Amino acid sequence: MAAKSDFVVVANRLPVDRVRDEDGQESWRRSPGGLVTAVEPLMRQREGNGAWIGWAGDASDSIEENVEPFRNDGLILYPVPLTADEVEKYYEGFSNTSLWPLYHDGVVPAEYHRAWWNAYVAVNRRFADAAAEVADDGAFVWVHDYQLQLVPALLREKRPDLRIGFFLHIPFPPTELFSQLPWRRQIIEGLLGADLVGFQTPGAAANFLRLTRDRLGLKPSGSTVQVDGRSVRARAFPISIDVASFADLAADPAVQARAAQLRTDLGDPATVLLGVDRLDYTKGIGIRLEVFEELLEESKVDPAETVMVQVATPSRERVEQYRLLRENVERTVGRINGAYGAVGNPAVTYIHRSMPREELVALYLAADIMVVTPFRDGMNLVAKEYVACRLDGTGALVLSEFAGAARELKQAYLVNPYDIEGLKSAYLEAINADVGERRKRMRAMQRQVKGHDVAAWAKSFVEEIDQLRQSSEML
Ligand code: GDG
Repeated sequence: MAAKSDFVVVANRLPVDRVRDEDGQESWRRSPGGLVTAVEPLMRQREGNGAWIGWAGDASDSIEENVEPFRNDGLILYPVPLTADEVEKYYEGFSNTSLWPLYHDGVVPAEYHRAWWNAYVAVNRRFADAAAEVADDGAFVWVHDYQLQLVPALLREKRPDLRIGFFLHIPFPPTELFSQLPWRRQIIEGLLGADLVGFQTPGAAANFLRLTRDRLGLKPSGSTVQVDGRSVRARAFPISIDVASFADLAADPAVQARAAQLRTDLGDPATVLLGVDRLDYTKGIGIRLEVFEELLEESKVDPAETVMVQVATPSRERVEQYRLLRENVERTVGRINGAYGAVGNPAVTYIHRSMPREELVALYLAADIMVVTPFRDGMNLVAKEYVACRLDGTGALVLSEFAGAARELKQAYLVNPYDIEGLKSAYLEAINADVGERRKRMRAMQRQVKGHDVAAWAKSFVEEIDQLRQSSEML
């Protein structure tokens, strides 16, 4: 498949999973994510070939064991192979044990190892080589997230003709914290290979621009910085969700019936609290449960009337900190249920499995209060999904100030997840609010989410890069 593409997405993961049936036959199954839904229509509009470069999620014995590019639903997919050693050092190591905690305010201590860094460089080079190979003359290449921060510069070196965009899905830390990183300079230089660097919040973009001054002696002005005679722009593009597809599911009678059934199964309580997260230490799952436990202890809520459901999707299970987190969360759930649950009616229903999207939406519909309490989060799509699903305007959202989403969902019950008393008050305020108050807040949040869906997000990023190109051609 030699066709070149004029729109190339480069992300750690392909939007498909390799599945093996009973006869050992391999095939690919779409893993529906917001990103692919947002980007696909744009790729189609361009009438060129849209390509996606990413890892298929399994380790190869050697990187020579190359899977050929293939077509899937109108996209050309280019699998990038990773060896088991690279998965350990580049993915679990540098990406998820160095960068992830560092970029989330050091919620757990970040670890740095030179061997991990070397693997990160090697894998970033492999992704950049693949993009250089696939991209047509003057194509647009959109690189995603913290695993691939060196790709923009590596790619520009090989292909100066390309327009390169980069979007960081997670926070970008304050400069003092970022400066811990032994390879801080290389990361900033890597990102500066792009024409446009997108962040979730203006604060993150400001942190990055300040670092270009402090660490590289550049002179950022407004949202742009000149480097090697080029302009690089850095600004916020807050990501969103496919609002219509969530609203459609929420309007589906089968999903609504399932929501009613879930409430019956929970024992028809007056109030259902819900948390939905990847099981990650940034998400504040433990604190959220402990706050519920204290409210039960102090008899501020009655376990016969108020229950909690926590969905914690398995994530990064080979990383030590994630194993410890799982133990802690499961111990807390057990303790709460031991003290306050009744036969057939636990105080906390805990689900450590991934579920179909229909079931997730049914849970959103069944929940009176959605509790989203990360210590730090780039955006948090769950908060937006809950809002998009509450078609009748009921329900309340308790939301951490430290999620990017708090900048847009200002009518949520905003909380500091480090402040236990503040959390308790917010839970109670949300639980006890009258219907009119909740509806007013929910309607305001719905207007915000409907007006800014993920298609608009992708479009604004791509249009901005088009404009940057036009203005530089006019110079
Ligand atoms: C990163 C950033 C940023 C969860 N469990 C199930 C399930 N999910 C879906 C949710 C939601 C997504 O996973 C999680 O997205 P979040 O935004 O909440 O969090 P991260 O995974 O940490 O995402 C984050 C995001 O990138 C986008 O830029 O917002 O800040 O950390 O869509 O619905 N989906 C299904 N079953 C589950 O069990 N089907």
